[in-house]
Amino acid sequence: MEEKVLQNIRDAIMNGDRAAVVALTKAALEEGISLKDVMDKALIAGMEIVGGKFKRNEIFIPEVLISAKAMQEGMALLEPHFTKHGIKPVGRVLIGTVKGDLHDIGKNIVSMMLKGACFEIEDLGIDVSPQRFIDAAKAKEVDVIAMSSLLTTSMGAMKDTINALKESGIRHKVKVLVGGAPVTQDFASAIGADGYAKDAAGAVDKARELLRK
Ligand code: B1M
Repeated sequence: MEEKVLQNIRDAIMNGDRAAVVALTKAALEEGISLKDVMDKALIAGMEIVGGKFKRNEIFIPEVLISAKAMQEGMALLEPHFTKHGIKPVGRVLIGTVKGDLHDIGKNIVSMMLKGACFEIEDLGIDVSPQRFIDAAKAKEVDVIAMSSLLTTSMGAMKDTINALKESGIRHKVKVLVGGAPVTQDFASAIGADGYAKDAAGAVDKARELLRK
């Protein structure tokens, strides 16, 4: 039964059926299916199937966008369950998808999970230049700068941002966390990031660890 509901959500994402994704996600939560399963086995898994079809040229950008929108509406229903209100933030995180990159689904999930773990989040959005990260970090003290990249062609912007932080004299004041599908621990180490996480849950663990350093 549970698997059937999760399968229906995956199908609705593949079909780009926003109304069905919303209705089925609500139903899954009402039935008591865990948030983690709804997120990992239905919403993210559905988007992974879409990603595979996109890669094989079976579908194109407009269809991907429609599916992404449907997936994000489902994700929005989970957010209140993750976010705890009225609790003192454990740290402040500036997050953004780096310059040249418009992908934000993964970054939004990371942001949502960090909020749920009581981090205060400032989300700079997509296509964030090194200077925008620096201006925001200078405007309000932050503990962690979290950068997401989904393109091999935009990964270099993470290094540019770290170099710009050094040049602006604030590198020692912040920890830098990086992630996104093409990013690896080796790449993170090579560009001088303080931490790397493979997924959103890992980003929460790593952000907590960085605050202790
Ligand atoms: Co794009 N795209 N896309 N795309 N797209 C990929 C990434 C691609 C792998 C597809 C493919 O060809 N196989 C490929 C990149 C190839 C590469 O560089 N290696 C690609 C390409 C080429 C492109 C365009 C260039 C296509 C074109 O125009 N010809 C173009 C680039 C635009 C640009 O950015 N300048 C483009 C455009 C788009 C859309 C706009 C259509 C859309 C984005 C919509 C949006 O984000 N609002 C889109 C999508 C949706 C995808 C795929 C299908 C799905 C990405 C996604 O959302 N995954 C993707 C194929 C795929 O991944 N299979 C693809 C679901 C999401 C939950 O996972 O983002 O990996 P992910 O996030 C995970 C982890 O990576 C991690 O945690 C998240 C949750 O667990 N994580 C972090 C992410 N950020 C983190 C930060 C952290 C820690 C962990 O710490 C700070």
